[in-house]
Amino acid sequence: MEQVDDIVLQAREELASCENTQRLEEIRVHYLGRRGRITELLKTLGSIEPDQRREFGQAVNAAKKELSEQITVARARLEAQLLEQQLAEEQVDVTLPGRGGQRGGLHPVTLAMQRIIDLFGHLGFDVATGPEVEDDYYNFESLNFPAHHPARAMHDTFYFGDGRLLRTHTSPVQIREMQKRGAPIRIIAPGKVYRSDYDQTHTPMFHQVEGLLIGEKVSMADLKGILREFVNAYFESEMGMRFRPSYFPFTEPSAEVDIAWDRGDGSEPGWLEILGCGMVHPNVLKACDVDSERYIGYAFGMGVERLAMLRYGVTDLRQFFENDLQFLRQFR
Ligand code: 2NL
Repeated sequence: MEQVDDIVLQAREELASCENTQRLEEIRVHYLGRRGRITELLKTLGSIEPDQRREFGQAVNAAKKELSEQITVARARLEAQLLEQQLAEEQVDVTLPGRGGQRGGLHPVTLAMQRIIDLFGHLGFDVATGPEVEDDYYNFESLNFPAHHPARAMHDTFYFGDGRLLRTHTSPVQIREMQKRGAPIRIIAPGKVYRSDYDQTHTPMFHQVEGLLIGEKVSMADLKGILREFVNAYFESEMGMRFRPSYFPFTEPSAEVDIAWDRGDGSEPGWLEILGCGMVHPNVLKACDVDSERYIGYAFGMGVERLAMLRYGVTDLRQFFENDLQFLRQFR
C-alpha cells in the first residue's frame, strides 16, 4: 500500500514539472504502459494475501484512475500552452510597413483633368457627370445635329446596333443636367468620350471637359473673359490667344480658340488650337425646355489629352495609353 502511495506521489511531482507532450507520454508509459509501474502492481494482485487483495486492488485502481485523469489534465494544459505559443509566434503585425513598396502616382491625364476641374471650380462651375453609353437623342438630336451630319456616320461613332452608342462628347451630360435643373446653370462635364479614330493624334477613347453657362444676360464677351482666365491660370502665364470663327451645330456663333505657342526649339511661335466654344443654339435650349427668349448662354469643349501634352511637354499622344511605368513615374 505504501508503495502505491509512493508511486502516486512521484507521478504527481513528475506531472507537475512536465513541460512538453513528449515527456508526458514518457510519464504515461512509465506508470500506465503495458509494463508500467501501476500495471506491474496490478499484475501482482494474484500473489497478495486474499484478505488484503480487495483493499490493495481498490488502491491500485484508484491510483490508476487518478494518474490517468491527471495525465489528461496535463495534456490539455500542454496543448493549450503549445497553441498559445504558436499563435504568439505566428502573429502578423498588420501595422508594419510593407517591404519594397513604391508610391504610385496619378496619370498625367488625370492630373490635367483635376487641374481643369479645380480651376473652373474657382470660377463657380459645378461638376456634372453622366452615362458613357448614350442614345442618338442625347448625343446628337438634342444638340441640333442635322439628320445626316457626318459626325453621326458609322465611321465616327461607335454604335451598339440597338439604338445605343458610346457618347462622342460630354454634351449629353449637360443636356441631361439642363433638363433636370433648368436655368440658370453653370456646370462643367468632364469624362471619357469615344470616337472611331486611331492615328498619330487620335485615340478611340479620350477625355473631354465641356462647360456650360446659362443665364439672362450672357454674352460672347463673358465667354471670352472666362476662357482667358482659364487659359492663363492653366498655363500659369499670360498667353497670346485668338478666337477664330468656326462652326458647331450646337452653338451660334461658334469659335475655336488658339494659343500662341513657342515650341522652344528656335522655330517661330505658331497658333495652336486648344478648344472650341460658342453661344448655345436656341434649338438646344428648346430641347431642354429652357425658355430661349429669356435665357442665353455659352458653352465650350476641350480635349484633356491635348492640354496635358502642352502642360507636361508630352510629344506623342500614344504615350498616355501605353502604361509604360518609365513614362508614368515622371508624373509622380
Ligand atoms: C471642341 C468643341 C464644344 C460645346 C462643345 C455644348 C454643349 C451644349 C450646348 C452647346 Cl449642352 N454646346 N458644347 C460647344 C462648343 C464647342 O466643343 O472642339 N471640343 C473638343
